[in-house]
Amino acid sequence: LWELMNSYIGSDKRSIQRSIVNHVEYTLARSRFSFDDFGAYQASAFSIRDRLIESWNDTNEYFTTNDSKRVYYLSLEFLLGRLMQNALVNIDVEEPYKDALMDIGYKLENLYEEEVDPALGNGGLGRLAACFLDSMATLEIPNWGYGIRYDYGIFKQGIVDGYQVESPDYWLSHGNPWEIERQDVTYHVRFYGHVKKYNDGGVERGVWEGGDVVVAQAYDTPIPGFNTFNCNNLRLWRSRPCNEFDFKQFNAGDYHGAIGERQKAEYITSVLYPNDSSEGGKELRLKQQYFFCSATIRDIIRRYKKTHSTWNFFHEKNQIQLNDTHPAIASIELLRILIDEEKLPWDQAWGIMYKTFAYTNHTVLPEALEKWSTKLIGNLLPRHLDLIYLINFFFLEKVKQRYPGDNSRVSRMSLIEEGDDKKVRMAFLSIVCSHTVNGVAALHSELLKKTIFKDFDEMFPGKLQNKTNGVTPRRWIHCCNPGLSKLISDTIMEEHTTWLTNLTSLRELSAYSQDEDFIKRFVQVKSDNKLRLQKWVKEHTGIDIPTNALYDVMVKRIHEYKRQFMNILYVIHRYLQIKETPQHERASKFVPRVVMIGGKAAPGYANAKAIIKLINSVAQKINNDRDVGELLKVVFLPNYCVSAAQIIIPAAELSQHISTAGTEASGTSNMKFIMNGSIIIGTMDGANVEIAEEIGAENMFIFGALVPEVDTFRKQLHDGRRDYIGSRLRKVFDAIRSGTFGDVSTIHGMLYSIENGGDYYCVCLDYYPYLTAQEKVDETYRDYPKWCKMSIEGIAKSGKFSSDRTIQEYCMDIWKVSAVSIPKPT
Ligand code: 26W
Repeated sequence: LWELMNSYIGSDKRSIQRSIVNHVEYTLARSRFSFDDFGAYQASAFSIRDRLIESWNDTNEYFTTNDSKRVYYLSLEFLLGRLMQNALVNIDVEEPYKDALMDIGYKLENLYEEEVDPALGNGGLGRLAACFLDSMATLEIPNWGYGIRYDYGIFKQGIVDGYQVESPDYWLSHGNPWEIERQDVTYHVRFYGHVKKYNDGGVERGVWEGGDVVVAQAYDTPIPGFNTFNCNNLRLWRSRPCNEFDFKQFNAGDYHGAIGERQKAEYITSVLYPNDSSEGGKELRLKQQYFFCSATIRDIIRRYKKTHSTWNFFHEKNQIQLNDTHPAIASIELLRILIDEEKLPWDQAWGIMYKTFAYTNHTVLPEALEKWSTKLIGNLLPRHLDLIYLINFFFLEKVKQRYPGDNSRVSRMSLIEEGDDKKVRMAFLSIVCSHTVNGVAALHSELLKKTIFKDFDEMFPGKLQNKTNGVTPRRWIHCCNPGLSKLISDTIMEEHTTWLTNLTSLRELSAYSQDEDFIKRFVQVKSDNKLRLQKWVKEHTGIDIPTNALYDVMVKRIHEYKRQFMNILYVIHRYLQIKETPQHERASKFVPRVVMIGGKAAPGYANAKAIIKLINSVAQKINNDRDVGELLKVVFLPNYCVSAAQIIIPAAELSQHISTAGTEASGTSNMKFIMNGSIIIGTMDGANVEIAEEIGAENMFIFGALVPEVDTFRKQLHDGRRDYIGSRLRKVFDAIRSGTFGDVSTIHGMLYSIENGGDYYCVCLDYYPYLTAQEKVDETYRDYPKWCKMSIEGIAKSGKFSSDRTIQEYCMDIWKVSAVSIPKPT
């Protein structure tokens, strides 16, 4: 690989240095004799990008000449995280760059820290998209990701007086050396206006005119695969004003008004919506969705037409995956273009669309299922609403045919929810317009079939599949935990280049789970990582935490269903218990712990924000209680993001994944924690179930109600059951209310509701089993060799959760696409 890279840009020290210094001088226009770390970062990034562009060009050219079948991954979110280390590792030049930079006075690790963390996503769904891009490039699948180039990523979270405060993340203020602006790739996108319909030999077609037109401009980010020359692409769209449509206003003499209108166009791709579980029905959000889908579909069609003169092979050459329903309008856009512009007969257009699209569902929570008011769609996208009604008509005819007389089924399955404000059910629309639908973990996919998509599973057996999520071990082991990566390579005597693409070979580590030398090194790696996190915590919160304590971590978006609330209730319980125990007995009763909780709350989600405040208030009290000392520390980790995760996860010894059974579709950080030797305390929810299957339930701390028990409890609540709060939990509630932790009145509403039949997420039901599981944690940690054995078994059997495995399954079962390896460069 190395030698061959030489035939591109040289990978010897001099070539690397020359390329960096050239960029300092000619790209940054700074003095080549003095530049700071940030300058060095920028210049190095440009120099790495040069390398990526070479293979990126070769890759795309090769795919085109070979007319390769392509996969397009459409997502409103790509949570890439920092790109520099990932790029260096994937193209196998991290060491040469380290040396070359060291030689001219720069530490590569310091330069990594100079990069902004591009955070164009909310959480799991966006990060999954990023892991998938890495795996598709690595597996040499011809793939492009498509999304939006937001000016503002997910907000930055600050903590003031214990409350979350949001500030804008204008991540582009120092430029973005990784992207390539495509002045030559633009499309017009229309909004509003009206439709003229006409009859074309029996086919009704439409002409959509008027309204506003904005320009979509492409920005490309190369996505290098690991240990391959293939380099894929992520194309993000930015909205710009459209020049041709200004004359009316100019003629009206309203110059400033015209400028104002133009600026509105840029607003479309301005900001990522920070909600990860409820949809506000905002017009701007629908604009974003249609804007990027329209540009994307046109781009795909243009590419197809370069090498094809008929539509016959479109679905055989193109597969489009919808990351949840957010890009669902793309299928209607394809249909519209085929019917209104390409003048295809309905059946042919429908067939092409149907065979091209597939849809992934990421949640069963009703409040997170998108529904768009027909008024809103009809106004913004009049022709699309026509087509949706038409699809619904044909579809319901089929339902009636299949289930004669079953009217309630027809209304249940309708793509339109009736009511004063009629709504399009985007999930149903996506099912009907796709050839395959999938859930993201076995339990989740089964629930889909039994609950929200039951009728559809009955009518289209086999259409609903499972594709259990995964994560890329390149970023989530090798980059974030170099110590562990080296230990693994040394132990199983394989280069990291081998096991990182064949993660099941980690099984060999099992043989060492009780090997003294191995454990010694393993413990060393963990404590180095804990030290790194200790420094991070000090720097970001000012809090001093000990390293000789159990590091207990829960990081994810703050949500009632994820139950950070239950975690902090237990912390309070533990605190009260310590206080009740005489000093001299404490050491033998309690294992010292640092409880760390981090995550962002959606800005409009009051209960989630109240939970953050409670955590901070509890932390404040406990950390300043000298009587408790280092036995218990509580930290709210501010501004949890991908780059923070890369520090936090490798340092964790215990991690919490404690959602109410049946609510977390999969979870993906659970997989990252396992790969990094943290033990899971968790419920039988999402992918935890499969993790238990793989690594053995005895290597986890599993507790809590199963899905049927949750259903029963909810029914009981509904029927008036109120006896579910035991004395120990009552004490915790009382402590909160009595002001032990200062003014936390924002949480009182939630407390009241939970006590009065509103415990929808079963905090009280699972609380005592959770206490028992926590006791088991302490007991096990005291037997440290046993603890290590459990965490090593976890790593050894985590291979299934590589996103390479996930992508292979998508390729075989959904996309029917295979690898295309570009020839070695000459
Ligand atoms: C419409 C607003 C909105 C935005 C995002 C609704 C819902 C979402 C996503 C479904 C939220 C999300 O990130 N879901 C997570 O997806 C992960 C990847 O599949 C799963 O591992 C998580 O369990 C799921 O919560």
